[in-house]
Amino acid sequence: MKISLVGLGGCGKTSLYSVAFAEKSPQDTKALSPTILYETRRHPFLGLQVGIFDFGGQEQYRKEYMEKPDILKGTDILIPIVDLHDPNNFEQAKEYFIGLLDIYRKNNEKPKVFLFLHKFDVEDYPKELLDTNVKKAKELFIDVFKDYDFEHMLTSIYDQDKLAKTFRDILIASYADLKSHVEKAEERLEEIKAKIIISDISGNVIVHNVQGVSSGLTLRGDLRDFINACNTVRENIFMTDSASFKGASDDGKEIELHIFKYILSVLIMKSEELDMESQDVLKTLLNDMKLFADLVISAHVD
Ligand SMILES: Nc1nc2c(ncn2[C@@H]2O[C@H](COP(=O)(O)OP(=O)(O)OP(=O)(O)O)[C@@H](O)[C@H]2O)c(=O)[nH]1
Ligand SMILES: [Mg+2]
Repeated sequence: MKISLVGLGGCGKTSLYSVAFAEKSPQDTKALSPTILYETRRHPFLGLQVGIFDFGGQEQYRKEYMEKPDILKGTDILIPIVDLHDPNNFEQAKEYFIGLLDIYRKNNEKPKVFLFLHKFDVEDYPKELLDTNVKKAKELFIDVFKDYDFEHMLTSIYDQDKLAKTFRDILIASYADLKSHVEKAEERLEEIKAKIIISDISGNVIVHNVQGVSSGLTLRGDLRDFINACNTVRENIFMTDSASFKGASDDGKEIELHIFKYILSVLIMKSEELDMESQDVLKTLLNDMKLFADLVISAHVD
């Protein structure tokens, strides 16, 4: 799957990538330099290799790849990014996007489009202007993509949890039915009195009910290592596609890990016995996640 991030210089493409996928903090992005031409990175998600193409937005680079647009080919998901702190360049951004759509049309391609109205925050920016800019941007940009499978969203690297969810939803949108499973899991997590993290085997957090366990999409390193180790045992020693693991401390803390179909993991942490109600919901959740993993696998086979 190929995702292309496009937008004028300084609109925040490399920052979005860094915060959502590469464990950078929002503050770290202040030191980023402009991207030269384009950069590509791979990111595994639910067993799929996702290629993220970050297209430099400075004029000289835009000119270069627009004249030789082969590198734009094969985009499944196009993410045009608008800098809400820079309304004087809205028109220019619009022209750039129209130019890109022209190229896709000529190549007979129709990527899904997710427009990011980005920097939706008041970090170094006055609140009063932000609201005006959002309104203006909506009027100007939404129309551009009307012939496409299109959604728009307000984004900011300073709201990391929301940003991670935005990318998660974009990534699972390519699988039929997964979204409803994720939504159901989100509801169930609220009813269970234990800490639960559902992630893929590479450590992309899909759903959780614990604060501070992820940076963007990425699960905390120590828990990622634990999942990795268990996954190795599953593969090399159990030689099955699913397995469960359990650990307990003297003072009654417990950790439980379920791996489904070598792709999905459910991590449960508790400090006391669960009440009956929570146990029931948990059982249903685990069944549903097993189904979720089956769906992912069968989508890959297709
Ligand atoms: N306030 C705010 N600033 C942001 C946000 N995202 C990025 N920035 C800042 O915007 C500046 C430019 O970010 P980059 O990610 O380098 O921009 P870019 O789109 O990659 O620019 P080029 O590589 O030149 O195309 C940095 O100082 C970031 O800290 C955001 O959501 N809110
Ligand atoms: Mg960049």
